Amino acid sequence: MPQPLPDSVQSVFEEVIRRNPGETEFHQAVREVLESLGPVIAKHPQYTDGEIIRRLCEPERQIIFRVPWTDDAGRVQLNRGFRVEFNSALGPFKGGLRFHPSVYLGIVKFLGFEQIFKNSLTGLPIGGGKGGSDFDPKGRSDAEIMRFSQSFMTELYRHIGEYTDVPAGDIGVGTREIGYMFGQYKRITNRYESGVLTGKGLTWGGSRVRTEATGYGAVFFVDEMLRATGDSFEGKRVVVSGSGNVAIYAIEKIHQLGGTVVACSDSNGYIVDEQGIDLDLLKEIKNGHRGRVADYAAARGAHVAYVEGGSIWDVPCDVALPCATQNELPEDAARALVRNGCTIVAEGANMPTTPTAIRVLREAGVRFAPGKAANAGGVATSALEMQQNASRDSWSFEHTEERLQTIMRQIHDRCLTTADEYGAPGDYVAGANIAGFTRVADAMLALGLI
Ligand code: NDP
Ligand code: 2IT
Repeated sequence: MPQPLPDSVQSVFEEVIRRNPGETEFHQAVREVLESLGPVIAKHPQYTDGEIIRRLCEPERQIIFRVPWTDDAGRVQLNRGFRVEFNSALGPFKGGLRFHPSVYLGIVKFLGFEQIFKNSLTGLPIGGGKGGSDFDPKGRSDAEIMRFSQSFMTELYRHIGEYTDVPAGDIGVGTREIGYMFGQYKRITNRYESGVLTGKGLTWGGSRVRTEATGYGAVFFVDEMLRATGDSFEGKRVVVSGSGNVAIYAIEKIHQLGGTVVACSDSNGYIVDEQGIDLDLLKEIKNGHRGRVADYAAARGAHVAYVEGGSIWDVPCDVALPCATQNELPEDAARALVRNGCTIVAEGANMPTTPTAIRVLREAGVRFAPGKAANAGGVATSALEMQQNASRDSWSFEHTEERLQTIMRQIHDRCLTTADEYGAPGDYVAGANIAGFTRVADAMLALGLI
């Protein structure tokens, strides 16, 4: 049974379901925010007067387009492209592009909706948006990835711009794909407009630390949670799901801070390495030749277990970081984590924990950090990339990492202060939702009915 919604937003939620049929992930993301808003509306009735919440749930613009391309055998392939420009009250639409076969409008809208509040929480001038395609990059050659990315940008270019909408990466989109899309944008527009995309390579306008930022940021956030109770990562046993961009750099920072990551995964299975994940080997397998975690087990030797299928959350740990995809941590996984003594769950991925799983964790006293706070370091560093592009500057690794760490500390403190203020001490979900909401809602009120 889901938590009851405050009366004041019940009709908004019903309208979201009616107007967006079948988009279950979007419904889930909206509900999760609305559940937190009761105390805010009670205190500030102006948010209902302006229909701010209803307007927030309706994207400013939704773009759906055809993406034709030819594969290496010369056959015509067809995919669908999306960009949902959700809210630009605080700045240009900002958010990643996801290339994965599961992408449809409901996924893009859930991600775009989350992005509004996440970006607001960073305190930086960025609105919320998200995009992507149902294109499956797995097994595709470099030439196919390039042709697809170019065709995708051939339509997308007319909708984006450094002051309008600034996409970046997400699942299936990294520096390689951003490069092909940036190249095509540059060719079509005849502009070297660095600030139109983030996550670029370092020699063509990218920022140091952007690659590492989401994983590092999530770990900085957990570090703050630990510090808040006089604790640290030293000696902690950690499980990180996924083995992509976010997971790899989360593992790196945890090891730097004295924790040990004993398990990670991909969509086929998970590995357990009691000596701690050998990150050089994992990076070589994933980044070097886009391999699988099963290859890691084969390369590292008999002490590493590879479990095909199964749940990585069965592996006992002190801290769990879901860093793969939405709804990857369901109720039974939460129960297993509780049973095995886990004390902190922080979302590196977007909405990886199901609503019932969150309830199980909270009822058991597990401290839970939602993605819109814990994984905001990626988009925050994208905003720092935009800042460097605008000033034609390039900052050092140390300076940029320090900025990221400060931002994560501020987000952490903002969550706790806001939770206190609204009568939910220690509740990172309420704190993140309310702090994210009030900043964007105030800007919407100031900008009038648009
Ligand atoms: P990557 O494509 O680099 O890696 C994704 C990882 O998750 C892979 O290990 C992949 O395994 C696994 N995965 C993806 N889909 C599924 C699935 N359906 N079931 C099981 N495993 C799956 O993506 P990122 O690391 O960039 O993104 C991971 C998460 O973090 C996403 O939720 C994303 O939205 C979120 N995020 C990313 C940010 C960024 O800056 N990149 C910023 C903030 C959040 P496989 O290879 O088998 O598909
Ligand atoms: O979910 C996210 O915050 C991202 N994929 C990063 C977005 C960005 O614009 O850097």
